Formats: sequence, C-alpha cells, structure tokens
Amino acid sequence: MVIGSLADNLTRGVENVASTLASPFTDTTIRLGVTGLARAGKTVFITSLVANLMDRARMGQLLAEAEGRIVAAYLQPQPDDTLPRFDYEEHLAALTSTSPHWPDSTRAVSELRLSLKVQPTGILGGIQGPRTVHLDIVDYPGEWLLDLALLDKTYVEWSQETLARLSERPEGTEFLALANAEDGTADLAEPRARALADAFTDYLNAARKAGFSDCTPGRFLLPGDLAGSPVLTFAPLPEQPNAPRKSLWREMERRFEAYKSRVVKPFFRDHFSKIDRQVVLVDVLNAIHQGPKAVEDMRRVLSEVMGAFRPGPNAFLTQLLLGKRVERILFAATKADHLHHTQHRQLTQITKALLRDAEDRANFAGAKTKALSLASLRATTETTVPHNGGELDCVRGTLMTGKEAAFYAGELPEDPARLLAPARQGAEAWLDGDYGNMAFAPSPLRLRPGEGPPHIRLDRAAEFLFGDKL
Ligand SMILES: Nc1nc2c(ncn2[C@@H]2O[C@H](COP(=O)(O)OP(=O)(O)OP(=O)(O)O)[C@@H](O)[C@H]2O)c(=O)[nH]1
Ligand SMILES: [Mg+2]
Repeated sequence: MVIGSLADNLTRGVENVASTLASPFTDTTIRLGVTGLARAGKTVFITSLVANLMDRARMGQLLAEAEGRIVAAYLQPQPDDTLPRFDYEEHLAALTSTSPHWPDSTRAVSELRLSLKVQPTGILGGIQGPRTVHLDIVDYPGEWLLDLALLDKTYVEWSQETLARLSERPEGTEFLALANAEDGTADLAEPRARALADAFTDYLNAARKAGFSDCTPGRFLLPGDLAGSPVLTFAPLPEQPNAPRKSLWREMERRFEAYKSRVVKPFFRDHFSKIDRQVVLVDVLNAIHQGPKAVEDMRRVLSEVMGAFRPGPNAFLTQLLLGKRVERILFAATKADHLHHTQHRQLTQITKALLRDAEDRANFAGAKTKALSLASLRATTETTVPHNGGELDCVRGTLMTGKEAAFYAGELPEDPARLLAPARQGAEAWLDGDYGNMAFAPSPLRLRPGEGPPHIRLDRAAEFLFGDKL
C-alpha cells in the first residue's frame, strides 16, 4: 500500500508537488527570544521589528525581502495558550500616535506569532508555492537569565558573595547594617523577614539605578504576581552554622531554595529551553554614560548571560536541553540614534569587544554570534553644529519636555580598550572624556504606504537572526 501510494505520488503533476510541499508539515517555526536588562529596549525592538516585517520598505538588508520573496506577513494567534500575548497593537499605537510616546515598562514574559509567506529559492522556487515561516517572538527579562547562576549556589555561598559585593557599593550600606545586626538564630518573625527583604529590594533597585546590572534574584525587581509571597521574602544573611530549625536564618535558607525550584527552574523549563535564536539587547551607551564601574559590571553580567547559552553550564539545564541549543545569538547595542552615524562604528566595536570578552569568560562555544549597534526606532536626525571654531557632528531630537535639542554623546574611542581597560581596572571615572545621555521622545511619523517605522540596522539584525530560514 505504502509503496503504491508513493509511486502514485511520483507520477503526479508539478502543481500537486507544490501543494504537498506547502502543507502545514513543511511550515517552519522559529522561536526568537528577545531579552535584555530593564530598559534595554526590548519592547520597542519587538514592536518596530514586527511593524517593519509587516511593512517592509525599510528592510532592504533582509535578503528575502531584497529578493522580493516575502509575499505576506500577518499576525496569528500564538501557539502557547498560557503565555500573555505581547501587546503589539498597544505598543505600536503609543509609538505612532499623533503625540507619540514610549511604551510602558513591561514586567513579564510575553509572546507574539508573526507568520511570513515566503517564496523559496533555488530550483523548487519556480514550481513550489510559498512556504509559511512562523516567527514566535518571546520577550523575557534578562534578569531572569542571571538567576541561572543561583541554581549552583547554596544559600551560604550566595549570601557570602552578595554581602561582599554590597560592601563595595554605597547603595548597600543600609542593608548591610541591617543584615549584620540581625540575629539569625532567633525564631522567625515574619515582619523581620519582610523588613530584610524590603531593604534588600531597595538596595537592588538603588544599585540598578546607579547602573549596576548584576541585580539578582531577578524576580525581586520584577515580582509580577509573586510580589509579597514567601518565595520572594528572603535576603542574604551572614552564615549561622548553628541556627536551629524555625529560626530566621533557616527559613531564609529554605525560601532561597524554594525560589530556585519554584521560580528559576520553571522559567528555564517552560521558556528558555525552547528558544532557537536569541537577541540580547544592551544599552551600552547608557553604561558608558554611567561610568567605568557600570561598564565593568555590564561586562561581567554579559558573560553570565552568555553562560546560560553555553552547553553544560549547569547540570539542571544540560539535562533539560539534552543537546538542543540556541543556534544564533545577536548582541545588539540599542538606541544608536543617540549618535551621529560617524560614531556608529565605534559603538559597534565596543559591543563586539564586550561580546568577545563575554564569550571568552563564559568559555563559550557552539552558537553563531554577532554584535551590532542599532536603533529600533530612530528618534533623531543628524545635524552638524559649530563648536569651538570647528564643527561637531551630532543628533537632534525632541526631548521628553517637548523642547528641541541637539545632542553630542561624547567622542567614543576608536579602540574599545580605551574604555574597557580602565573599567576592568576599577577606575572611578573616565580619564579621556565625558559621556552624556539624553532621553528623546519618539518623533511624529509620516509613513508612506509600505513603510514601517524608521530604524537603524534592524534589517541587518533580522537577517542574522532568521534570514537563513526564509
Ligand atoms: N532614542 C531611542 N530610544 C529608545 C529606543 N529604544 C528604546 N528607547 C528608550 O529606551 C526606553 C526603554 O525601552 P523599552 O523598549 O521599553 O525597554 P524594555 O527593555 O522593554 O524595558 P522594560 O520593559 O522596562 O524592561 C524607552 O522608553 C525609550 O526611552 C530607540 O531605538 N531609540
Ligand atoms: Mg519592555
């Protein structure tokens, strides 16, 4: 029977081959993870990427588009019924309204499915109908990746490391005093646990504000529905080897373990393990603006992030992935529209150096990686202003206050080491220069038919991330 029907299939006409190949079984699904630390630009990236894939006039560097092979793009219901949908329409409306504004901060995992109808290349291209490629975009906070490192740590080890780091930061003084004054052997009193967890969360928030990136446990900053639950009501305490059962210290230890098994593991199991391609968005310019300590911290954090993608970093993850791994990882410095294009190369070089360093440190091998700088939504135009008898290439845009302003971020060095070396050596401030930062409002858009929102190199990012599958 089987042989008969096979032979029968072979004698069918070309049109039938086309319809067989275009059946749902040949649909390709790519799960694209989008992550980055808070405010890195995830929401704007996804919104603009989707808008630019639906209206592709600005996607010339996406090969399939340049070849005219993308026939259609449309949103579809996502495959996962229990994940919140990425609120594309609302975010796009914010960015493209008559008084455009940036979308609100998002605090959890969300997903969106964009399907592309693509004409295949090669010999089959002529006879075969368009294929469908589903792009399942998953947005998740980068902080959650950093929690992977917690899985390998005991409460004692985590406390030691965290308290040591705190003692080097002015933001940590208050919590440190509280933690050192605490009698961990005393019976657990919930208000004490709460006070410690609150003070610790305050420290994490202050540290993040000061530009530090290693603010774990990730859910303390983004609690979602877990806010106030015991699994988030713990804090690091100095070791108490003789703490009795039911003491504050023992309970903190128990909750730390619960955080690992009830919060961290499910994230890696349910979301992370399914990702095929990943983009890590990094606000490199902001870290440079914050100073050498923030850059050094970012560097360390990026290697931890890379660590999560390295095969075999952690027994639990290895078991979970069973050989499957993310195939491509893009490191993208966002908000490149804060710089005149003559400085984009420097920003890209710095991002490349950060990626290389992260790869070295994480002893990374396997996935294909790339670094670039981009702007998901260009909010500025380029301009040249007179300066000290010469001219200065800078950008102009509308500030959040509604005022127009020209802005020059500072001169980024040609050699990334000029920034990364002092950062590594623990410098307090940049010797060579001063780097500014400025928040621009999105500018009102006048889009022609077929045009998505203006961007910088979003098409290159797309080509690297999934161009090979189109
Ligand atoms: N000029 C410019 N600013 C950007 C761009 N992308 C993001 N921003 C700025 O960065 C802020 C954060 O962007 P989001 O996309 O909300 O960042 P996020 O990573 O989703 O942030 P959270 O949801 O808070 O974690 C925005 O409010 C803008 O001020 C860009 O392409 N150009
Ligand atoms: Mg967001």
